[in-house]
Amino acid sequence: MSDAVQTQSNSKFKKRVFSGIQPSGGLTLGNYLGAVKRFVQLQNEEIETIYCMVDLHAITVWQDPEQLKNNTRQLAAFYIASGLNPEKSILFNQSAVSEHAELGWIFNCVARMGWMKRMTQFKDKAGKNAENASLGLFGYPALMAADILAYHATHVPVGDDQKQHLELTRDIAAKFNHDFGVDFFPMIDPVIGGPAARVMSLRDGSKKMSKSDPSDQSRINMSDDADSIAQKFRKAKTDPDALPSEELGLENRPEAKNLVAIYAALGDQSVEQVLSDVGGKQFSEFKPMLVERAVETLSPITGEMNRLMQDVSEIDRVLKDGADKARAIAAPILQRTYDIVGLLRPERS
Ligand code: AQP
Repeated sequence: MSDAVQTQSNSKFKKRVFSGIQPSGGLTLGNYLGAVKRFVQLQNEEIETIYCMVDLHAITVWQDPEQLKNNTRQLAAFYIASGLNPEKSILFNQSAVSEHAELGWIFNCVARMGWMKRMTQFKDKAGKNAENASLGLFGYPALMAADILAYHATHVPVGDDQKQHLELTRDIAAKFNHDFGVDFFPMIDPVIGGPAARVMSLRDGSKKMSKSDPSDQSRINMSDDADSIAQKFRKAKTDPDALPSEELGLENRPEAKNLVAIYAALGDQSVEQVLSDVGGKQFSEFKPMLVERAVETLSPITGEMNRLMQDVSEIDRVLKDGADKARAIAAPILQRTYDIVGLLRPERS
């Protein structure tokens, strides 16, 4: 088991991993390296792993209904094609397990307005139009806390951009435990790190690679074919210098740092290992190496996703099975939460 998943703070809680991705379309290399690749590693460490398609989060901004259904299945296909095994990990969509929304409401009543107002992702996503943003977008982090804590999960693998939301999850758990005088919800441990905790835009090394960037050239999509991947990396912004042989040499070179980090993460290497091999090379030599490694990793995943999408009834079966397993864990936790809060709720059969 890796050091990243050792915890002292939650000795009374069983180790359990939870994470999710929004089925809002346009999966990127950032989602793969920052999230799903870690999901697979944790699954293969024989820890209990629960991975969700967070469709209730997706509708905090407008989604076309038919497209949303398709994106949810596509995300399930991405999970499976990337190496998540429905026999080992619980895979399901959030709306199929109503405990998420129910616990989310309770956490809306625990979280404070002031905490939510500090969330930078809301500010980024709502932009200048905050008055027009949905209430759901503002309350997003309370639902995210419910996603995690409905399973008493202890470890949450995410990209670096989710750090603030995970801190808020800890605050919500601590306030709940304190207000009701219980030790009921665990203090989660974020699992963030590695060279690809924050994959940056190919056009601007100071911006996160994101599906909502207006420029398609800024990102590698999981649906891109080998030619598009090659073309995007060839055109990726760089600087005129050769690659350094040590990490320190990447300071103040955000684009170079990003490409080296992507190369390292794709090959399960550290940045240091990569630089000891490629230090001194020009980008004209390094970029083709990067393309080769990216195509070698991503093409089989894209091919498998396409194959899985040929049989949506099988994907729906996996999701239903996953939802049944997820509910079996979340229902007793929610029942106990209602009891702690003082809500009368007959036990469900
Ligand atoms: N660029 C990234 N680098 C590392 N990790 C990333 N993640 C997303 N982009 C990067 C991680 O993927 C998981 C799913 O995130 P999400 O469903 O919340 O999607 P997102 O973060 O909203 O994805 P985008 O592309 O950034 O969407 P927009 O453009 O709508 O903001 C998380 O673990 C996230 O950290």
